[in-house]
Amino acid sequence: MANVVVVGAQWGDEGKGKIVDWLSSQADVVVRFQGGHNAGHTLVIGEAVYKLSLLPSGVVRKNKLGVIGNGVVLDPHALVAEIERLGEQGVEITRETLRIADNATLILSVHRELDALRESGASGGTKIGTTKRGIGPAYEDKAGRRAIRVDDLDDLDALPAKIERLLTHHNALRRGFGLPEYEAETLYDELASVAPKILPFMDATWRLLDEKRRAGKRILFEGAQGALLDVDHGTYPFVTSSNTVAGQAATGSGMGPGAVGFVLGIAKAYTTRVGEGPFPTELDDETGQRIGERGREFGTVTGRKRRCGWFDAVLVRQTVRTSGIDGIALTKLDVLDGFETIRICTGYKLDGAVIDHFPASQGAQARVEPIYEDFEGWTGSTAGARSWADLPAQAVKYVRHIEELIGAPIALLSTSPERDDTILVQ
Ligand code: 2SA
Ligand code: MG
Repeated sequence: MANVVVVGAQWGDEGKGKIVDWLSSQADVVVRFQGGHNAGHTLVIGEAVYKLSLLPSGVVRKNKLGVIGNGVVLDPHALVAEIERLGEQGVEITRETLRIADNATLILSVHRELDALRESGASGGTKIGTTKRGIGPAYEDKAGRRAIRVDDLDDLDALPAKIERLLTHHNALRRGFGLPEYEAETLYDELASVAPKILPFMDATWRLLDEKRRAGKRILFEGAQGALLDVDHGTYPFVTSSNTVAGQAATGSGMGPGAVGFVLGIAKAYTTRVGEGPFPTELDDETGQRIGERGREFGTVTGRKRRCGWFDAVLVRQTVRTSGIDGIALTKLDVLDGFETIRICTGYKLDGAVIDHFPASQGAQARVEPIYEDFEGWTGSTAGARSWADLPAQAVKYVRHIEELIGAPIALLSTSPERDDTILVQ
Protein backbone atom coordinates (compact mmCIF):
# COMPACT_ATOMS: atom_id res chain seq x y z
CA MET A 1 0.00 0.00 0.00
CA ALA A 2 1.24 3.48 -0.89
CA ASN A 3 1.54 6.23 1.68
CA VAL A 4 -1.87 7.88 1.74
CA VAL A 5 -2.75 11.49 2.46
CA VAL A 6 -6.28 12.13 3.63
CA VAL A 7 -7.71 15.59 2.96
CA GLY A 8 -11.14 17.13 3.27
CA ALA A 9 -12.60 17.84 -0.18
CA GLN A 10 -15.11 20.43 1.10
CA TRP A 11 -15.08 22.85 4.06
CA GLY A 12 -14.03 20.38 6.75
CA ASP A 13 -16.08 17.99 8.88
CA GLU A 14 -16.37 15.48 6.06
CA GLY A 15 -15.71 12.61 8.44
CA LYS A 16 -11.95 12.40 8.00
CA GLY A 17 -11.44 11.06 11.53
CA LYS A 18 -13.28 7.86 10.90
CA ILE A 19 -11.58 7.24 7.55
CA VAL A 20 -8.15 7.98 8.98
CA ASP A 21 -8.87 5.58 11.81
CA TRP A 22 -10.00 2.95 9.31
CA LEU A 23 -6.84 3.41 7.26
CA SER A 24 -4.55 3.60 10.28
CA SER A 25 -4.97 -0.11 10.88
CA GLN A 26 -2.69 -0.53 7.85
CA ALA A 27 -0.28 2.28 8.70
CA ASP A 28 2.69 2.45 11.04
CA VAL A 29 2.88 6.22 11.39
CA VAL A 30 0.14 8.87 11.32
CA VAL A 31 1.25 12.47 10.69
CA ARG A 32 -0.55 15.77 11.15
CA PHE A 33 0.90 18.33 8.73
CA GLN A 34 -1.13 21.55 9.11
CA GLY A 35 -3.68 23.30 11.29
CA GLY A 36 -3.84 22.94 15.02
CA HIS A 37 -6.51 22.36 17.61
CA ASN A 38 -9.07 23.98 15.32
CA ALA A 39 -9.46 20.47 13.94
CA GLY A 40 -11.80 18.04 15.59
CA HIS A 41 -11.90 14.36 14.86
CA THR A 42 -14.41 12.08 16.48
CA LEU A 43 -13.46 8.44 16.67
CA VAL A 44 -16.02 5.85 17.64
CA ILE A 45 -14.33 2.63 18.70
CA GLY A 46 -16.73 0.09 20.11
CA GLU A 47 -18.33 1.78 23.11
CA ALA A 48 -15.70 4.47 23.40
CA VAL A 49 -15.89 7.89 21.75
CA TYR A 50 -12.62 9.81 21.46
CA LYS A 51 -12.51 13.44 20.52
CA LEU A 52 -9.15 14.47 19.17
CA SER A 53 -8.03 17.95 18.22
CA LEU A 54 -4.28 18.04 17.97
CA LEU A 55 -3.17 14.47 18.33
CA PRO A 56 -2.97 12.35 15.18
CA SER A 57 -5.83 9.84 15.05
CA GLY A 58 -3.51 6.85 15.24
CA VAL A 59 -2.65 7.47 18.90
CA VAL A 60 -5.70 5.65 20.20
CA ARG A 61 -4.64 2.48 18.39
CA LYS A 62 -1.93 0.15 19.64
CA ASN A 63 1.57 0.25 18.17
CA LYS A 64 1.12 3.35 16.06
CA LEU A 65 3.37 6.34 16.10
CA GLY A 66 1.69 9.74 15.89
CA VAL A 67 3.69 12.68 14.59
CA ILE A 68 2.82 16.36 14.91
CA GLY A 69 4.67 17.81 11.95
CA ASN A 70 6.34 21.19 11.46
CA GLY A 71 3.34 22.51 9.53
CA VAL A 72 1.14 22.37 12.63
CA VAL A 73 0.65 25.28 15.01
CA LEU A 74 0.70 23.82 18.48
CA ASP A 75 -0.95 25.21 21.59
CA PRO A 76 1.07 23.52 24.35
CA HIS A 77 -1.69 23.88 26.95
CA ALA A 78 -4.28 22.39 24.62
CA LEU A 79 -1.95 19.49 23.92
CA VAL A 80 -1.32 18.80 27.60
CA ALA A 81 -5.07 18.92 28.29
CA GLU A 82 -5.78 16.53 25.42
CA ILE A 83 -3.14 14.09 26.60
CA GLU A 84 -4.65 14.18 30.10
CA ARG A 85 -8.17 13.65 28.76
CA LEU A 86 -7.06 10.61 26.79
CA GLY A 87 -5.22 9.33 29.85
CA GLU A 88 -8.51 9.38 31.74
CA GLN A 89 -9.97 7.25 28.94
CA GLY A 90 -7.15 4.77 29.36
CA VAL A 91 -4.99 5.85 26.42
CA GLU A 92 -1.47 6.64 27.57
CA ILE A 93 0.59 8.96 25.38
CA THR A 94 4.34 8.35 25.53
CA ARG A 95 7.39 9.05 23.38
CA GLU A 96 6.70 5.63 21.85
CA THR A 97 3.37 6.88 20.51
CA LEU A 98 3.96 10.60 19.94
CA ARG A 99 6.68 12.82 18.50
CA ILE A 100 6.45 16.54 17.95
CA ALA A 101 8.49 18.42 15.35
CA ASP A 102 11.13 20.62 16.96
CA ASN A 103 10.46 23.24 14.29
CA ALA A 104 6.69 23.48 14.81
CA THR A 105 5.28 26.89 15.75
CA LEU A 106 3.67 27.46 19.14
CA ILE A 107 0.29 29.09 19.68
CA LEU A 108 0.52 31.43 22.66
CA SER A 109 -2.04 33.27 24.74
CA VAL A 110 -1.37 36.48 22.78
CA HIS A 111 -2.56 34.65 19.67
CA ARG A 112 -5.76 33.42 21.26
CA GLU A 113 -6.57 36.89 22.56
CA LEU A 114 -5.91 38.53 19.21
CA ASP A 115 -8.03 35.96 17.36
CA ALA A 116 -10.94 36.48 19.76
CA LEU A 117 -10.58 40.26 19.62
CA ARG A 118 -10.70 40.36 15.83
CA GLU A 119 -13.70 38.06 15.79
CA SER A 120 -15.53 40.23 18.30
CA GLY A 121 -15.53 42.97 15.67
CA ALA A 122 -13.69 45.31 18.04
CA SER A 123 -10.84 45.68 15.58
CA GLY A 124 -13.01 46.30 12.52
CA GLY A 125 -12.51 44.33 9.33
CA THR A 126 -14.11 41.11 8.19
CA LYS A 127 -15.44 38.57 10.65
CA ILE A 128 -14.25 35.15 9.49
CA GLY A 129 -16.05 32.99 12.03
CA THR A 130 -12.83 31.40 13.29
CA THR A 131 -12.57 28.83 16.05
CA LYS A 132 -10.83 31.52 18.18
CA ARG A 133 -8.00 29.14 18.93
CA GLY A 134 -5.29 31.60 17.84
CA ILE A 135 -4.54 29.70 14.64
CA GLY A 136 -4.39 32.69 12.29
CA PRO A 137 -2.23 34.95 14.50
CA ALA A 138 0.22 32.08 15.13
CA TYR A 139 0.69 31.46 11.40
CA GLU A 140 1.10 35.22 10.92
CA ASP A 141 3.99 35.20 13.37
CA LYS A 142 5.50 32.16 11.69
CA ALA A 143 5.48 33.91 8.31
CA GLY A 144 6.61 37.10 10.05
CA ARG A 145 9.68 35.25 11.39
CA ARG A 146 9.05 36.12 15.00
CA ALA A 147 7.30 32.94 16.21
CA ILE A 148 8.35 30.92 19.24
CA ARG A 149 8.86 27.32 18.20
CA VAL A 150 8.92 24.02 20.06
CA ASP A 151 12.72 23.87 20.12
CA ASP A 152 12.83 27.29 21.82
CA LEU A 153 11.43 25.58 24.92
CA ASP A 154 14.70 23.70 25.09
CA ASP A 155 16.82 26.83 25.30
CA LEU A 156 15.27 28.96 28.03
CA ASP A 157 18.34 31.23 28.20
CA ALA A 158 17.76 32.40 24.66
CA LEU A 159 14.00 32.74 25.15
CA PRO A 160 13.82 36.31 26.60
CA ALA A 161 15.29 37.85 23.44
CA LYS A 162 12.82 35.95 21.28
CA ILE A 163 9.95 36.98 23.51
CA GLU A 164 11.02 40.59 23.27
CA ARG A 165 11.05 40.44 19.50
CA LEU A 166 7.60 38.87 19.45
CA LEU A 167 6.12 41.31 21.94
CA THR A 168 7.51 44.35 20.15
CA HIS A 169 5.12 43.40 17.39
CA HIS A 170 2.20 42.31 19.55
CA ASN A 171 2.31 45.16 22.01
CA ALA A 172 2.19 47.68 19.18
CA LEU A 173 -0.96 45.93 17.95
CA ARG A 174 -2.38 45.72 21.46
CA ARG A 175 -1.81 49.42 22.07
CA GLY A 176 -3.72 50.11 18.86
CA PHE A 177 -6.66 48.08 20.15
CA GLY A 178 -6.52 49.74 23.59
CA LEU A 179 -5.40 46.51 25.27
CA PRO A 180 -2.82 46.46 28.07
CA GLU A 181 0.68 45.51 26.98
CA TYR A 182 1.66 41.87 27.37
CA GLU A 183 4.39 41.35 29.99
CA ALA A 184 7.46 39.50 28.80
CA GLU A 185 7.72 37.83 32.18
CA THR A 186 4.20 36.41 32.01
CA LEU A 187 4.95 34.83 28.65
CA TYR A 188 8.31 33.50 29.82
CA ASP A 189 6.74 31.90 32.91
CA GLU A 190 3.98 30.38 30.82
CA LEU A 191 6.47 28.79 28.44
CA ALA A 192 8.96 27.70 31.10
CA SER A 193 6.25 25.93 33.07
CA VAL A 194 4.81 24.03 30.12
CA ALA A 195 8.20 23.14 28.58
CA PRO A 196 8.82 19.98 30.68
CA LYS A 197 5.52 18.55 29.48
CA ILE A 198 6.25 19.10 25.78
CA LEU A 199 9.97 18.48 25.48
CA PRO A 200 9.83 14.71 26.10
CA PHE A 201 8.03 14.36 22.77
CA MET A 202 10.28 16.67 20.75
CA ASP A 203 12.22 15.26 17.83
CA ALA A 204 13.68 16.10 14.41
CA THR A 205 10.60 14.53 12.88
CA TRP A 206 11.69 15.10 9.26
CA ARG A 207 14.59 12.75 9.96
CA LEU A 208 12.50 10.26 11.87
CA LEU A 209 9.93 10.15 9.05
CA ASP A 210 12.65 9.68 6.47
CA GLU A 211 14.04 6.76 8.47
CA LYS A 212 10.60 5.20 8.76
CA ARG A 213 10.02 5.60 5.06
CA ARG A 214 13.35 4.01 4.18
CA ALA A 215 12.57 1.14 6.53
CA GLY A 216 9.41 0.47 4.51
CA LYS A 217 7.02 1.72 7.19
CA ARG A 218 3.70 2.96 5.96
CA ILE A 219 2.91 6.60 6.62
CA LEU A 220 -0.56 8.08 6.72
CA PHE A 221 -0.86 11.86 6.40
CA GLU A 222 -3.88 13.21 8.24
CA GLY A 223 -5.27 16.48 6.93
CA ALA A 224 -7.46 18.79 8.98
CA GLN A 225 -10.18 21.18 7.77
CA GLY A 226 -10.87 20.99 4.04
CA ALA A 227 -9.48 22.09 0.69
CA LEU A 228 -11.99 24.94 0.43
CA LEU A 229 -10.51 26.41 3.62
CA ASP A 230 -7.02 26.45 2.07
CA VAL A 231 -5.36 29.86 2.41
CA ASP A 232 -4.51 29.88 -1.32
CA HIS A 233 -7.16 27.74 -2.97
CA GLY A 234 -10.11 28.24 -0.65
CA THR A 235 -12.83 30.87 -0.29
CA TYR A 236 -10.38 33.61 0.72
CA PRO A 237 -10.56 35.47 3.06
CA PHE A 238 -13.04 33.05 4.65
CA VAL A 239 -10.41 30.37 5.08
CA THR A 240 -8.08 29.02 7.71
CA SER A 241 -4.49 30.27 7.74
CA SER A 242 -2.75 27.13 6.51
CA ASN A 243 -2.56 25.20 3.27
CA THR A 244 -5.01 22.37 3.61
CA VAL A 245 -4.54 20.86 0.15
CA ALA A 246 -2.69 17.58 -0.25
CA GLY A 247 0.58 19.18 -1.36
CA GLN A 248 1.02 20.48 2.17
CA ALA A 249 1.49 16.92 3.43
CA ALA A 250 5.05 17.06 2.12
CA THR A 251 5.96 20.57 3.29
CA GLY A 252 4.25 20.22 6.63
CA SER A 253 6.04 17.03 7.53
CA GLY A 254 9.46 17.73 6.02
CA MET A 255 9.28 15.10 3.29
CA GLY A 256 9.48 15.45 -0.46
CA PRO A 257 6.35 15.24 -2.63
CA GLY A 258 7.30 11.71 -3.66
CA ALA A 259 6.55 10.51 -0.14
CA VAL A 260 2.84 10.69 -0.90
CA GLY A 261 1.55 7.86 -3.07
CA PHE A 262 -2.22 8.25 -3.01
CA VAL A 263 -4.43 11.24 -2.28
CA LEU A 264 -7.74 10.31 -0.69
CA GLY A 265 -10.28 13.12 -0.56
CA ILE A 266 -13.15 12.89 1.89
CA ALA A 267 -16.49 14.32 0.84
CA LYS A 268 -19.89 14.28 2.43
CA ALA A 269 -22.87 13.28 0.28
CA TYR A 270 -24.11 16.83 0.88
CA THR A 271 -22.28 20.01 1.93
CA THR A 272 -21.69 21.77 5.25
CA ARG A 273 -19.75 24.81 6.34
CA VAL A 274 -18.96 26.37 9.73
CA GLY A 275 -18.18 30.05 10.02
CA GLU A 276 -18.75 32.87 7.57
CA GLY A 277 -18.21 32.93 3.82
CA PRO A 278 -19.83 31.97 0.52
CA PHE A 279 -21.81 28.73 0.26
CA PRO A 280 -23.71 28.55 -3.04
CA THR A 281 -25.88 25.49 -2.25
CA GLU A 282 -26.73 26.50 1.33
CA LEU A 283 -30.30 25.67 2.36
CA ASP A 284 -31.82 28.23 4.64
CA ASP A 285 -35.03 26.27 5.02
CA GLU A 286 -36.64 23.14 6.43
CA THR A 287 -34.62 20.90 4.14
CA GLY A 288 -31.38 22.36 5.44
CA GLN A 289 -32.70 21.94 8.96
CA ARG A 290 -33.57 18.31 8.24
CA ILE A 291 -30.12 17.53 6.84
CA GLY A 292 -28.49 19.18 9.88
CA GLU A 293 -30.58 17.22 12.35
CA ARG A 294 -30.21 13.88 10.59
CA GLY A 295 -26.49 14.43 10.12
CA ARG A 296 -25.95 15.81 13.66
CA GLU A 297 -24.13 18.74 12.15
CA PHE A 298 -22.51 20.40 15.14
CA GLY A 299 -18.78 21.09 15.48
CA THR A 300 -16.61 18.67 17.43
CA VAL A 301 -14.44 21.45 18.81
CA THR A 302 -16.68 24.45 19.22
CA GLY A 303 -20.11 22.82 19.17
CA ARG A 304 -21.16 25.32 16.54
CA LYS A 305 -24.13 24.53 14.32
CA ARG A 306 -22.99 23.85 10.78
CA ARG A 307 -24.64 25.42 7.76
CA CYS A 308 -26.06 22.70 5.47
CA GLY A 309 -26.80 22.42 1.75
CA TRP A 310 -26.88 20.11 -1.26
CA PHE A 311 -23.85 18.42 -2.76
CA ASP A 312 -21.87 20.87 -4.86
CA ALA A 313 -20.14 18.94 -7.63
CA VAL A 314 -18.47 22.09 -8.96
CA LEU A 315 -16.60 22.66 -5.71
CA VAL A 316 -15.55 19.05 -5.26
CA ARG A 317 -14.49 18.81 -8.91
CA GLN A 318 -12.26 21.79 -8.20
CA THR A 319 -10.74 20.36 -5.00
CA VAL A 320 -10.15 17.07 -6.83
CA ARG A 321 -7.79 19.08 -8.99
CA THR A 322 -6.18 21.43 -6.46
CA SER A 323 -5.38 18.45 -4.23
CA GLY A 324 -4.71 15.94 -7.00
CA ILE A 325 -7.27 13.60 -5.47
CA ASP A 326 -6.92 10.00 -6.69
CA GLY A 327 -10.04 8.69 -4.99
CA ILE A 328 -12.89 9.92 -2.82
CA ALA A 329 -14.36 8.50 0.34
CA LEU A 330 -18.00 9.52 0.33
CA THR A 331 -19.48 9.82 3.81
CA LYS A 332 -22.89 10.24 5.43
CA LEU A 333 -24.90 8.96 2.47
CA ASP A 334 -27.44 7.65 5.00
CA VAL A 335 -28.39 11.22 5.94
CA LEU A 336 -30.06 11.47 2.52
CA ASP A 337 -32.12 8.29 3.07
CA GLY A 338 -35.81 8.99 2.54
CA PHE A 339 -35.50 12.29 0.68
CA GLU A 340 -37.91 12.31 -2.24
CA THR A 341 -35.67 14.51 -4.37
CA ILE A 342 -31.98 15.15 -3.92
CA ARG A 343 -30.41 18.10 -5.67
CA ILE A 344 -26.88 18.27 -7.02
CA CYS A 345 -25.18 21.46 -8.12
CA THR A 346 -23.52 20.94 -11.50
CA GLY A 347 -22.59 24.48 -12.52
CA TYR A 348 -23.12 28.14 -11.62
CA LYS A 349 -24.75 31.14 -13.14
CA LEU A 350 -22.66 34.26 -12.79
CA ASP A 351 -23.97 37.57 -14.08
CA GLY A 352 -26.03 35.82 -16.75
CA ALA A 353 -23.28 33.47 -17.93
CA VAL A 354 -22.86 29.78 -17.07
CA ILE A 355 -19.53 28.80 -15.50
CA ASP A 356 -18.10 25.40 -14.59
CA HIS A 357 -15.78 26.44 -11.74
CA PHE A 358 -15.71 28.50 -8.56
CA PRO A 359 -14.14 31.88 -9.36
CA ALA A 360 -11.37 33.37 -7.21
CA SER A 361 -12.96 36.77 -6.70
CA GLN A 362 -14.70 37.29 -3.38
CA GLY A 363 -17.47 39.29 -5.05
CA ALA A 364 -18.08 36.66 -7.72
CA GLN A 365 -18.05 33.87 -5.12
CA ALA A 366 -20.84 35.64 -3.28
CA ARG A 367 -22.86 36.18 -6.47
CA VAL A 368 -22.78 32.75 -8.14
CA GLU A 369 -26.10 30.93 -8.27
CA PRO A 370 -26.16 27.15 -8.35
CA ILE A 371 -27.54 25.27 -11.34
CA TYR A 372 -29.21 22.15 -10.00
CA GLU A 373 -29.94 18.76 -11.33
CA ASP A 374 -32.79 17.01 -9.51
CA PHE A 375 -32.07 13.44 -8.62
CA GLU A 376 -34.73 10.99 -7.54
CA GLY A 377 -34.14 9.81 -3.97
CA TRP A 378 -34.40 6.28 -2.58
CA THR A 379 -36.61 4.54 -0.11
CA GLY A 380 -34.92 2.06 2.16
CA SER A 381 -31.85 2.60 4.23
CA THR A 382 -28.16 2.87 3.48
CA ALA A 383 -27.28 3.30 7.17
CA GLY A 384 -24.85 0.68 8.36
CA ALA A 385 -24.60 -1.01 4.95
CA ARG A 386 -21.44 -3.07 4.66
CA SER A 387 -21.54 -4.11 1.06
CA TRP A 388 -22.38 -2.59 -2.26
CA ALA A 389 -25.19 -5.15 -2.63
CA ASP A 390 -26.85 -3.83 0.56
CA LEU A 391 -27.49 -0.44 -1.00
CA PRO A 392 -30.74 0.59 -2.69
CA ALA A 393 -30.20 0.71 -6.47
CA GLN A 394 -31.01 4.41 -6.59
CA ALA A 395 -28.36 5.17 -3.94
CA VAL A 396 -25.79 3.35 -6.04
CA LYS A 397 -26.84 5.52 -8.98
CA TYR A 398 -26.35 8.65 -6.90
CA VAL A 399 -22.82 7.59 -5.97
CA ARG A 400 -21.96 6.73 -9.57
CA HIS A 401 -23.38 10.01 -10.79
CA ILE A 402 -21.32 12.04 -8.32
CA GLU A 403 -18.26 10.16 -9.46
CA GLU A 404 -18.90 11.21 -13.02
CA LEU A 405 -19.55 14.84 -12.12
CA ILE A 406 -16.43 15.32 -9.99
CA GLY A 407 -14.03 13.43 -12.21
CA ALA A 408 -12.65 11.12 -9.55
CA PRO A 409 -13.52 7.57 -8.55
CA ILE A 410 -15.30 6.90 -5.28
CA ALA A 411 -13.01 4.48 -3.49
CA LEU A 412 -14.79 4.19 -0.16
CA LEU A 413 -18.30 4.65 1.09
CA SER A 414 -18.94 5.28 4.76
CA THR A 415 -22.40 4.44 6.00
CA SER A 416 -22.17 5.22 9.73
CA PRO A 417 -19.64 6.56 12.27
CA GLU A 418 -18.67 2.95 13.09
CA ARG A 419 -15.35 1.90 11.66
CA ASP A 420 -16.69 -1.33 10.16
CA ASP A 421 -19.53 0.36 8.33
CA THR A 422 -17.25 1.16 5.43
CA ILE A 423 -17.61 -0.20 1.92
CA LEU A 424 -14.61 -0.56 -0.32
CA VAL A 425 -15.89 0.33 -3.76
CA GLN A 426 -14.57 -1.75 -6.61
P1 2SA B 1 -9.54 29.20 12.10
O1 2SA B 1 -9.93 29.01 13.54
O2 2SA B 1 -8.69 30.42 11.89
O3 2SA B 1 -8.95 27.98 11.48
O4 2SA B 1 -10.92 29.50 11.34
C1 2SA B 1 -10.94 29.95 10.01
C2 2SA B 1 -12.05 29.30 9.21
O5 2SA B 1 -11.83 27.92 9.13
C3 2SA B 1 -12.94 27.22 9.63
N1 2SA B 1 -12.52 26.02 10.32
C4 2SA B 1 -13.19 24.88 10.29
N2 2SA B 1 -14.32 24.52 9.62
C5 2SA B 1 -14.73 23.25 9.80
N3 2SA B 1 -14.13 22.35 10.62
C6 2SA B 1 -13.04 22.75 11.33
N4 2SA B 1 -12.46 22.01 12.25
C7 2SA B 1 -12.99 20.87 12.83
C8 2SA B 1 -12.68 19.71 11.89
C9 2SA B 1 -14.48 21.04 13.09
C10 2SA B 1 -14.95 21.57 14.38
O6 2SA B 1 -11.64 19.74 11.23
O7 2SA B 1 -13.43 18.74 11.91
O8 2SA B 1 -14.99 20.81 15.33
O9 2SA B 1 -15.37 22.74 14.44
C11 2SA B 1 -12.50 24.02 11.14
N5 2SA B 1 -11.42 24.64 11.65
C12 2SA B 1 -11.44 25.88 11.13
C13 2SA B 1 -13.63 28.18 10.56
O10 2SA B 1 -14.98 27.84 10.78
C14 2SA B 1 -13.44 29.47 9.82
O11 2SA B 1 -14.40 29.55 8.79
MG1 MG C 1 -14.73 17.64 12.44
